[in-house]
Amino acid sequence: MRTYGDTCPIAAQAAQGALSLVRISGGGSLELLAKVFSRPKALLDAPGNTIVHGWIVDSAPIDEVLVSIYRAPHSYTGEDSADISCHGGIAPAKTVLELLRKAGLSDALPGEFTFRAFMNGKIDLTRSESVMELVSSGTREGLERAIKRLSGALEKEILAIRDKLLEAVSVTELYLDYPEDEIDSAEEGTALFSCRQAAEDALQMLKKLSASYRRERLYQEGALAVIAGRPNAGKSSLFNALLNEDRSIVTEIPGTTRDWIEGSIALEGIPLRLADTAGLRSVSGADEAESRGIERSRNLAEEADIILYTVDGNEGLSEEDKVFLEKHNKKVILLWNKSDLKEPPEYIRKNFAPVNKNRPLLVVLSAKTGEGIPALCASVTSLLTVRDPYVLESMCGLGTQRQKDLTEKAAFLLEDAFFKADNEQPLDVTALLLREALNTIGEITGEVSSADILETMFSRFCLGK
Ligand SMILES: Nc1nc2c(ncn2[C@@H]2O[C@H](COP(=O)(O)OP(=O)(O)OP(=O)(O)O)[C@@H](O)[C@H]2O)c(=O)[nH]1
Ligand SMILES: [Mg+2]
Repeated sequence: MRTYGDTCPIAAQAAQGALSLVRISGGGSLELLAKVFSRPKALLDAPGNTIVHGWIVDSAPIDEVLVSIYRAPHSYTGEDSADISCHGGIAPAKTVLELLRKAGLSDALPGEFTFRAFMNGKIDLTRSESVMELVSSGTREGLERAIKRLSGALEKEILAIRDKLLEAVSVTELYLDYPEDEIDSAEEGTALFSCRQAAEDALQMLKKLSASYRRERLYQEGALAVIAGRPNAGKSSLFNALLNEDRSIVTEIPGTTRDWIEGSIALEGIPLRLADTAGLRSVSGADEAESRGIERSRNLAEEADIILYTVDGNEGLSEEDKVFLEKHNKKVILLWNKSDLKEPPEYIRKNFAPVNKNRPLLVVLSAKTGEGIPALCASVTSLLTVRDPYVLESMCGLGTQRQKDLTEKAAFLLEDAFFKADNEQPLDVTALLLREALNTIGEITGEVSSADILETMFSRFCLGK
């Protein structure tokens, strides 16, 4: 069975639409392609970064194609490779692939092209991972953040941390190697002080990076916003207004929505899953279907990243509302709906004024007229992207859980090293921890890596990437 790390010529379909793309790579791959190409000499003589027109041929012509030629090392994988643009649909690419297989090319494994790019030093692991992030980005902001990582911004930040740690490791290891009687203790003190400084800097940088992950995930994966509130508050009307379509049934009868409905929107680049739920009221007044719906609403509110708690302005705030708000406080925005009928009284505005940091934000709106909806959108984004003092806007954040786990592991090792140093443990104990932290940082970019970790990582990629 083939594994990652083989260098044989490979092929895979990389795209399908009006045109299909079949990608090949590896030493000898162009020669194998030439065997099934109508103009083998033109193909083999073509310099890198040129396009050759011709036909894929078997006993009869199979498809008219354009072949983009790349010559090692100036290609995505760093090997000789080509992209074959075939006609779209299923049959052309499938038949071309079958012929290439017959000619001697092997089927590529998922992510194998990117794996080869990594192995050939074209990109580090953070950039490889960003390739998959790009593919799954749902909004332009998500895409731009992944592109930043693809262009190497995260790699640069990790390398800056590595350099700081390298400085610390080299000093500690130097003193470990020195015969004790040759050490000038004043000099050693100064050197170890600057080593500590460098390692402290590295720790601060690691903490900032680790804190950045939440925000980056938000733009990639989005958040769940649940619209909750008592029956008839106008939840479904708001859901429809935010989605800009007539999705959820609206009537004047309380208890209209039974099961929850989900829709997707994007708010300032954050993908948002929006859920309309059954109105919350004491289960004794509800039939079986409604009470099950109410239970689901409560469960969904627990899961939510943010709750848009809707109140019928005509009715005002009830005891039930107050209990709910108290319970979910931190992730709630209080929506005073039907403002076209009744504005909130002064005491409500005062109680929920933005200065009351431990109270939910108040937004006054009318799902009917649309007034206040832009303010709601702004409040949702500001609650979701609440500023973390550690995260700098200019920073390129972490893109994957793997990167986050390693960043936290390295930070933990450094903190442990400082603790041991402060508690008079010998230098060799601290040095070992610093070295381990350095290796952990190396794992983020792939400078330090093991075959099984790489295989697990790249096997999650799609075919042809
Ligand atoms: N005047 C006015 N009426 C509204 C507004 N929002 C909703 N309504 C009306 O209030 C009633 C209830 O609206 P829904 O959107 O069905 O309320 P709901 O919270 O989904 O109700 P349940 O599904 O029963 O829990 C309907 O008659 C709506 O037309 C608003 O902003 N202004
Ligand atoms: Mg409803």
